Amino acid sequence: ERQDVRPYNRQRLLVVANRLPVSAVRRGEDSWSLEISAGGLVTALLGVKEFEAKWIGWAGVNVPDEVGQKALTKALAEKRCIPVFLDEDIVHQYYNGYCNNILWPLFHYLGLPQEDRLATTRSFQSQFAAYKKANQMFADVVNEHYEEGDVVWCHDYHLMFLPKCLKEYNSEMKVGWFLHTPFPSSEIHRTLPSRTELLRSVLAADLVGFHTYDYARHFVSACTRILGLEGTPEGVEDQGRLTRVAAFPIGIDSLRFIRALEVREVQEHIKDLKERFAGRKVMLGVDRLDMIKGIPQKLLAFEKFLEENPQWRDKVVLLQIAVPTRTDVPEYQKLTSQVHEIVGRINGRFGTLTAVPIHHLDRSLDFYKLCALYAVTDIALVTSLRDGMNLVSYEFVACQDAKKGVLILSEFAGAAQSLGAGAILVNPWNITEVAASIGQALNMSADEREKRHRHNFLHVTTHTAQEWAETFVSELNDTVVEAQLRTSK
Ligand code: ADQ
Repeated sequence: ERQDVRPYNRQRLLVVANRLPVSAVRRGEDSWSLEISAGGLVTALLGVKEFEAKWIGWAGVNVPDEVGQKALTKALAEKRCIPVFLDEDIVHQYYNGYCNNILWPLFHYLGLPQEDRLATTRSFQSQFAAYKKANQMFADVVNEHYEEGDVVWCHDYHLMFLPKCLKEYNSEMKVGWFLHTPFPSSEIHRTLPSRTELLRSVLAADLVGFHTYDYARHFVSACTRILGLEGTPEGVEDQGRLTRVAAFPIGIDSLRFIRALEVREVQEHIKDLKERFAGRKVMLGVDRLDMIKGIPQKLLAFEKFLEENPQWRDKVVLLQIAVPTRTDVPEYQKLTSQVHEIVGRINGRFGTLTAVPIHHLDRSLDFYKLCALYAVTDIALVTSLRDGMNLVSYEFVACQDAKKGVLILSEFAGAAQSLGAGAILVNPWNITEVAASIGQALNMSADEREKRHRHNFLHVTTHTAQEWAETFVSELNDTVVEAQLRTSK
């Protein structure tokens, strides 16, 4: 019980994200089992000792009955989580519809949905209405739990409407908003029918953060061009009120990966993998199965490499681990069959009775197995068509201090800005270039690999997730103090 007594100097941080960092499974009318999912955000915030974090978000399950809701709320409270209950229709329209079918592709330069344009245009209004309604429901829960002095940190494209709702409740609330995806060029954002409302709402926050300077710049341009506001080096100004806009590149909990490599179970996995792929160079892809990750493009580049380099055919293997996501969206189902078809073709063309060039898994791997795979890899292939940051590239680097493998990295991932000097940067749309980079990586001298790895390893171990979270929250505190000073002058 003592845990709830808060030392006076620890500030409360309310982290609001679409999904809570737990998966909830119903065991009975009033019983739930919960599992914390150790995503990057969770470990980042666990590391921030000077704040006491509480999570607010959707638990990912529909709980229509009051008994179930009460029981889940109670179970979640022990994990410092507070649920927002969304019904099935809202989830369909807000989450599958507006978030995943409109904002996600648009922010990754895939444009607004092209197929059945009229139907999309018709459903657009109702999806946007559901989006606003869902954001308002998040705001209600935040408001109910808010205490004076708390910092409220809103996450991602699901909650662009939240800063405005929160400030309407309480203009004194310290509100920050961080986007995990790219923010596209203002010319792309302009095509969004709700462009103005969303920008205005985000601007209600005190601090707006992006992974890279480019995304921040695109956001400021959108505000100047679409809203006619003034962009300043600090952010965006509207009638004397400044919204601070800046880049806060995320990182990983690198020590968690480095330490895992010492664990016996991981070392056993490493030994097994080394035996299994003895005599072959291991190439690795780890992605959510999403169109932005450029998985078909990666496979085509690998096929071209095998075509042009018969001497390598039985000496390399590509392990592609692809976790299925958003499986009820038709676009994602199409992508799955497309990937399976390409893998089948390549294995048919270049496989032998005893070995195939690609091992493709449609599933997620547990943490220890993932670390072992990263450690035995010679070449990691990250070919995202667009990616806010891409943490897989960071995780690979963290696990490579023994091997010093090569990272082939898309120039369209935010990570290209931080790991660019150590990686081989490629345009994932250019199959010829990616195929050539595989050859370059396989033939790279040990000295050069070492030099490139040092650069990236230093970056990944210094710019960690904890540092990211600390920097964002302290910048948010400073921004609010500066604004108070400015208005009191
Ligand atoms: P994601 O698009 O999910 O995140 P990424 O940053 O690569 O992309 O993070 C994926 C995470 O899932 C990694 O921690 C990885 O280990 C894990 N993962 C992926 N495939 C897996 C598999 N098959 N098995 C087990 N684990 C797997 C979004 C943005 C990114 C941004 C992050 C953080 O799209 O650009 O970097 O948020 O801001």
